[in-house]
Amino acid sequence: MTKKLYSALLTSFNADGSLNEKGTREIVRHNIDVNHIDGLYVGGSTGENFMLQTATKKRIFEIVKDEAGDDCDLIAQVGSIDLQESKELANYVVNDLGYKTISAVTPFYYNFSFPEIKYYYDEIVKDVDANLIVYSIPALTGVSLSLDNFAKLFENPKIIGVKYTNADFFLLERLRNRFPDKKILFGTDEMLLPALSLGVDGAIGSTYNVNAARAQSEIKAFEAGDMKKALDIQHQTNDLISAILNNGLYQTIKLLLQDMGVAAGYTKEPMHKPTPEMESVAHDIYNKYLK
Ligand code: NAY
Repeated sequence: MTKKLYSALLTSFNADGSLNEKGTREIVRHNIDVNHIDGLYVGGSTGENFMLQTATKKRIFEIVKDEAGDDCDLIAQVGSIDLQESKELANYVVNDLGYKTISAVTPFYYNFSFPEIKYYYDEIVKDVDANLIVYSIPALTGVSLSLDNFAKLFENPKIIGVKYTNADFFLLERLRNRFPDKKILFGTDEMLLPALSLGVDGAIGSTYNVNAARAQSEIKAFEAGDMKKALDIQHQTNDLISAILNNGLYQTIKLLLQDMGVAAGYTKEPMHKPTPEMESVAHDIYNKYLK
């Protein structure tokens, strides 16, 4: 497989919202030992990062590095609308923990101008010896970058690519065509196959925590030119993803991991705890698609 598959790492929380370190380590191990994942995206949306305090973010980066070591590639998402926090986290993960690649979500909420967004990225990488992958997720941030915006960001040689969590395939094709040497990691798991056909370098997603084997088979089929098989796998995958989305995305992935023996814990408030009904649906999903 030349294309890389990354899990967007979940964080295990205790019922009171505190970090469950043991459970978080178990999720890391499951991804390495069972999923044979190429890498982990740490501190992203799936990690519930934007609801966490700085100290908790740091502790997660620390225990993930400690648990994973060099067993897989690690990308630390350090972006925040507090630029000082982003810089502090970038400095911490690179200089104290030895992460080689960082990522940062586009700054959100205040409708920042493009020059402000560019300033944010240049500042985050300025003082650290690491490469950065832009995290573009317009559906959650409301921030859409144009092709020319990407061109300006990519002028900085430390900005090596984008985690593209977007369904705009025209823009994706234009990016691939214009920047053959930049890394494009696709972040919408239910549309992996069309993204592969447009030449992405790999994928990062939440559902790979439980469904990596199918995604790896799909990538292998695609690389072998067996489009029928790749599409069949995407159909099965999307039956699974639809069921997960209908039952509550992160809660259900955590319940599925629990069925696999991984202490994935709870989501963080104000995300609600799973109801008995959600638990029962998750067991059915596990038995139907993942056993
Ligand atoms: C991350 O954690 O930052 C991501 O990788 C984002 C990608 C995921 N998007 C969200 C909003 O969770 O994997 C996707 C997504 O969960 C999946 O495609 C199901 O819709």
